[in-house]
Amino acid sequence: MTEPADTLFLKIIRREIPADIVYEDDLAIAFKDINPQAPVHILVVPKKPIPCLADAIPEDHRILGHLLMTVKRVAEQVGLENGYRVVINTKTDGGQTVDHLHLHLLGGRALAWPPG
Ligand code: D5M
Repeated sequence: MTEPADTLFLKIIRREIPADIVYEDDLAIAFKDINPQAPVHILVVPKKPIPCLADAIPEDHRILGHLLMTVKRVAEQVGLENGYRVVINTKTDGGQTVDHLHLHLLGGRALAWPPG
């Protein structure tokens, strides 16, 4: 398992760098992606620095469930009633660039399938 680094997203959680935060609770934070790929592109991030989904352990099941419920909540909050996509890029082949688990919430237009 990769050791959790002091990631960009931990700096956002600690308010050391700015972000457009749309939701926060004890376990998770959600903020707008700096490089949006859709009219709505929000990242939902656990406060625990799990490097990627492949590093999650059984004890993280509550956090993982909470992240999905947070996506649902934020999607409702921002009015994505026509639907949306949730993406978890994982490691190199998955296209992950920030080594802190995050769920992409994408919506606001019809999204193509399959992704590239
Ligand atoms: O996605 C990592 C995502 O993180 C990518 O879509 C850009 C986004 N990002 C990078 N830096 C920031 C800051 N400072 N604020 C908001 N969003 C940011 P991945 O799945 O790892 O490729």
